[in-house]
Amino acid sequence: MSSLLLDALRCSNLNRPPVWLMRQAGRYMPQYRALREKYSLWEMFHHPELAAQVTMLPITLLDVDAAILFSDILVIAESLGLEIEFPNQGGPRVVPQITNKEQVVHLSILDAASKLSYVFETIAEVKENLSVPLIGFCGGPFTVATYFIDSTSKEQFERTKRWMQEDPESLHLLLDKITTASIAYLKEQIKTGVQAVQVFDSWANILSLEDFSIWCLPYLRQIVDAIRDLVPVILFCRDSSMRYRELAELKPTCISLDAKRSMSALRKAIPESIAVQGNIPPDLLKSPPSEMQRHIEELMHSMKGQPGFIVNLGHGVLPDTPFEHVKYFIQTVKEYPPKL
Ligand code: 1CP
Repeated sequence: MSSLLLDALRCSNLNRPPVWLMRQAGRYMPQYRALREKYSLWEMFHHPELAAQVTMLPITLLDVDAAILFSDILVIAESLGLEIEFPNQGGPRVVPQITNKEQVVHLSILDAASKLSYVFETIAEVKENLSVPLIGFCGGPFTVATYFIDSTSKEQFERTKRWMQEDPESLHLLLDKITTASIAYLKEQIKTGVQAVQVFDSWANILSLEDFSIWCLPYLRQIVDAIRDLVPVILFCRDSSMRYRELAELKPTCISLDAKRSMSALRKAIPESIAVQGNIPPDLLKSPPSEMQRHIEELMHSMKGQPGFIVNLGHGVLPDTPFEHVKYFIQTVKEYPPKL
């Protein structure tokens, strides 16, 4: 299958850069909000026909160049025999919370992917109607572990940090198990039809560079090594524009960059064989169209002729972004250079 996204991931795109958005199906969309009034998040993730419908919303309404599976990084908890809750207030919760070595030892990773059949049914359903590539995903093992351990007190990550100090061995065992389950899960997503995957290690930025290399990189490396020859692998973490050197050493297909440094400078610093994705500040989509246009033109001009460039945000679309602005953003990127 030839497509702008897959070509850009192979660093061989001679046409305009593809564009899609992290969290492209979400609360900023009136159609999404209407569904959320009828169904809980849990229901939306677990019912393939609903999840497939939400996955398709940005394709029909925005005409983006890729779809991303509507699911969550925490469904992996179910493959390890845990439950997930999405309370109306606060972030998602894993039940029971993981607090000790005993619990880690008892987490079963046998046949992990079979418990997530509803995700694979969603993928199969989406693929029937899709003319652009479908991106699958999982969380970075460290990020997933913070939700298992810290749950609602997550802002401070107190329990995770204490566990690192007090019993590093059993925390590594937890990360190993999450990694094994994630690889099985991604392989099954690929078997059912996803054409690229993104790994979201969103909370990697709470660690010092030294701790990042102990608690994140070895597990990301295992995932990249297991998947890279099957489909392209995109790596994302908060502050990726500060940690691109370490991420590049893992030789992923692509690095998704946040907005803290200029994309053209990052492009020069990252090996040419690795594609780059990003890095519009999510806030920009709340500003007036003229401001968006100026920023888009600057970015597109600075990246002109780059065969391995994908336009995206530095992080997900903010829930209070006006839908019309998102539409304008996508259209302006696709129509660059503007006609006089
Ligand atoms: O209606 C709502 O409240 C929706 C909120 C929501 C959505 C849209 C949650 C709860 N999950 C999702 C879907 C989701 N999650 C996708 C779908 C595909 C897309 O359109 O992009 C993806 C890729 C994720 C991944 C995810 N979930 C991440 C990594 C990406 C990131 O933004 O850093 C994280 C950290 C989560 C956990 C999570 N799930 C939901 C929320 C509100 C959160 C974050 C909570 C927190 O800040 O800790």
